[in-house]
Amino acid sequence: MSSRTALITGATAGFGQAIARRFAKEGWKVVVTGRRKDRLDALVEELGGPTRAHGLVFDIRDEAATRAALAAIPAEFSKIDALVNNAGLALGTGPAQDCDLDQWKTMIDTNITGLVTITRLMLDQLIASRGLIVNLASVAANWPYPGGNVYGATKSFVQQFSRGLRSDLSAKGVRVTSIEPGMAESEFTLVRTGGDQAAYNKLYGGANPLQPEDIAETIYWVASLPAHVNINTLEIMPVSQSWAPFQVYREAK
Ligand code: NDP
Ligand code: 8X3
Repeated sequence: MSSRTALITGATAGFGQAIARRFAKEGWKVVVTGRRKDRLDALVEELGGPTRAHGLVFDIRDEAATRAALAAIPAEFSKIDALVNNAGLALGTGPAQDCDLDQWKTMIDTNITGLVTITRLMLDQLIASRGLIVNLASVAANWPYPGGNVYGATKSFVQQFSRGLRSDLSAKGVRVTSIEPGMAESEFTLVRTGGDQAAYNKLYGGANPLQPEDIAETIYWVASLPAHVNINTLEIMPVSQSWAPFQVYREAK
């Protein structure tokens, strides 16, 4: 059994919940975060109660709340060996010219500002533990698609920030990985579409998409490699998903 501890953001659903379960199964203690307290409480209970898991309820966009939550981590969870920056979201699927500016700002505040804030606040202790940082980027960091606009750009930031962290932290023994999944079935699509179950069914239907457990397995593998091995970037898709030709707009003759 491991005596290590992972802090996983966005563990009330999807990837984060599955990652917490996977690490806990191997004996890691977990600190799990999100805004939905009821879900965190249920997860803490499921994972063995307050000696094995600890929930932190805060909005990752709120620096003061993030600082206060981290400061309140009980001593027995306070040596963090792995930070999994998973909390994030997409909002909207329309073209840039139709998008809601507030939704763009929410994605930037969550996926970029929230992620860099918690990372910076935890860097000293991750250096002290010669720890691991896993950042959830996306295939959208690498491949633009119609309607991906700001979401994809936030994930390109996450990817490049991960590489920059690698450069700065390699002498400290801290590993940094950018995980870049393609289509994966989770509440992500309900959040993105404002709760459109038909859109969810259409996207995932018949596609045999990735499941949160596939991402959790991959991240656990990254974490369990020897300390001298760093996976820099890892792009993962379901077999059913691949590339399409460039779109070409042609003027009507
Ligand atoms: P889910 O919607 O299932 O889960 C998102 C998690 O992020 C929830 O736990 C949610 O918690 C948390 N979160 C969102 N906003 C905030 C906030 N302001 N403060 C605190 N926590 C927040 O999505 P996934 O599990 O699918 O996605 C996880 C990550 O993986 C995201 O970064 C996403 O961009 C990325 N990703 C997803 C893919 C997919 O196809 N599903 C593919 C590639 C990458 P709560 O609402 O309780 O606060
Ligand atoms: C989620 C995958 O293709 O919807 O990051 O952008 S995608």
